Formats: sequence, C-alpha cells, structure tokens
Amino acid sequence: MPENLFRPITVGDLQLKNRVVMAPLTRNRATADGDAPHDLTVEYYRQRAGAGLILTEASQISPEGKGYAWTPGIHSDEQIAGWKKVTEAVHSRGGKIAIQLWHVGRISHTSLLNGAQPVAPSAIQANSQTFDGTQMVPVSEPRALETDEIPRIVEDFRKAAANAKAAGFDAVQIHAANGYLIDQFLRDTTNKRDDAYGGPIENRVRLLDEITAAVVGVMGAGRTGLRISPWSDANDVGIDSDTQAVFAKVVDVANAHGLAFMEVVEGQTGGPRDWPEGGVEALRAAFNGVYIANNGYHDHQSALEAAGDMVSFGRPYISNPDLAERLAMNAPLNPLPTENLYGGGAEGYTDYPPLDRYA
Ligand code: 8OZ
Repeated sequence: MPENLFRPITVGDLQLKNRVVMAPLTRNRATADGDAPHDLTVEYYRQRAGAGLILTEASQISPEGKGYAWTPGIHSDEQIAGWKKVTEAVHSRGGKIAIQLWHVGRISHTSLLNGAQPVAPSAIQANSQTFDGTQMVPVSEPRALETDEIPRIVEDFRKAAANAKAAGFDAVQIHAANGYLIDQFLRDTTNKRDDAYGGPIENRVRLLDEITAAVVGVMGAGRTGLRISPWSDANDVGIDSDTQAVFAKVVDVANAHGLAFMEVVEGQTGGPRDWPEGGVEALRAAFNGVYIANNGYHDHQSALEAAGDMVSFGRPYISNPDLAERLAMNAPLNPLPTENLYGGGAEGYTDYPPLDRYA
C-alpha cells in the first residue's frame, strides 16, 4: 500500500470511504436456539462502521454447514431479520458490509448437526477440534459427499446469497479459506475423490466455480468476493503438493466470474505473514479485482507495507471499534484482547470504548 489507507476506493459496484477492512471474526454470540444475530450484534457492527468495508463473521449457509456452537446462520427468516437490523445500523453510519458465506465441511461435530455426520470431499477425519457449546471436542469423522449431493450444496450457497440480499448486505464473501468445505475440495491432501470434483486441479476447483456462479447470479460479480489462505494448514487441511498451481487456478476462476475482491490470508492463519518467494506478488498480479491483504497487520505502518489495495484487520478491530478513525489520527490502539474472544455477552464485545476525542 504505497500511500495511505484513507483514500476512497471503488470495489466492484461499491464506493468505499477508505481502505480499512474489518476482517471476518468468529465471536460465537448468536442466539443459542436459532443461530441468529440480535441487538448486541447490531451494536457491535454499528460501532465498527468506520471501516470502509466490514466483512462479517463466517455465517453458515445451511444447518449442515455449521461447525461450532453459537455461530450465526443466513438460512432462516429469523436470521435474515436479525442481519437486516445489522445492515441498517451500519448503513446509518455510512458504512458498507458484506456477509461471509460459510460451509465448514468436515470441521464439525454430530452434536451440532442433530446427530448427522459432517460432510466432506472424502471421509478423512481432521485432527482438529471444535466447540460444542460446553467444551472443545475432536471433530467427528465425516462422510464423503455423493456426487449427486453437490448441486444441493451449490443451491444452499445460492439461497444464502439471496437471503443476504434480502437482509440488505452490500456484498458477500465466499469463504474458501482455513480448511473449511471449499478449501477441503481444493487440496489434494483432503480431496481424494475420483469423480468430476476430484483428481486434477481443474476438477478440485469445480465446486468453487459452481458456487461462485450461483452466488454471482444472485448478487452480481461487483458485489461478490472471495477469501483464501493458500499457505495455511488451518484445521489440519494440509498443504497441497502444488499450492501455487491450485491457487493460480482459483484466481482464474475468480477472474472468469469477474469477482470484485479477494482477501488473502498471507501466511498461517492467525500466525505470521509468511509465503514462498513471490507467492503473494503472483496472486496479486494475476487477480483483476481489488486485493485485500490480511494477517497480522496491526497498525498504520504495517498496513502501509502491505502489497494490497486494501488491508483487513482482525484482532485490532475487536478491541478498537473505531480502528479506522484511530489509524487516521495515528492515535494509540487498545491492546489486543486474549479473553472473551468466543462466546459470552457484551463483555469484550461491545464494551470497548471509542477514543475520547476531548480527553
Ligand atoms: C475461529 C474460530 C472458529 C472459526 C475461520 C471461521 O478460521 C473461522 C473460525 C475462526 O475462518
């Protein structure tokens, strides 16, 4: 980022007031009975509307796509109504907001799925854990999706996009990162299929391609983006035998559909920025839309060093609701939180005060 973060930018159909993005952050505070956003969710996002673009926490597209207790969905009327209040609050402060569309694939537990097994490209259990509402538990053994079930998953993404539109979102982001369903299909570590969705890279990107077509059909390409994490093995997804080739193909798919933005986790999820020589540069050069750099950017200076058009901030946005405003003023930031990240109420969620400009 050569100049500064506080120039407006056009992203697809959206005019954004600055280049600060609130990264998607799972907070596990949806309603326990309906996985719905509620008044505290509205307040949380309203407080953060100084960002040029908010990417919401990952939100399951269907009951089957859920992998953790209390994550919100975008598949029921109650959820749509809850999100509508969120988008109205953000818009009332001149902000823009995209919802992240999520299917966890094998990263789930039967207790979160009414007893059903999680679904995956192949029946390989991850060495990973999830939170079941009481404790951390190993994820369950998944079953491999039948070929004829895949249209249903694509249709669930399409419906979720339609619900997002009805809820007033400006855009959607397809979650293809961090070892969840789409990422599980992309990599030869987790995808051992021998049908049209497995084997060569062209086949492993097919699910992403079909989902993207369905979502773009609803939202338009100018309101659709992607999240990827090529160099991360989060959730035990493993590292593909040819990461560069897989993600070059992913960018081809994104370009073929004319996607407005692509957010890249530049290293190990939640860890240091770290990629093989030229990796980030190649992705950025190949992608025709707006490149959003992510991972460990924590202040204005680090953001200026990013190779992106925009920079997304995760943890700093938890403890600094007015992060964009603070960065613009070079004001001090609250320290990164370690408690109350997942689950609970207002504490550590909506009780971080904005800077007192008159102090
Ligand atoms: C932290 C805890 C649970 C889920 C991701 C959606 O990594 C998540 C997530 C993060 O993308």
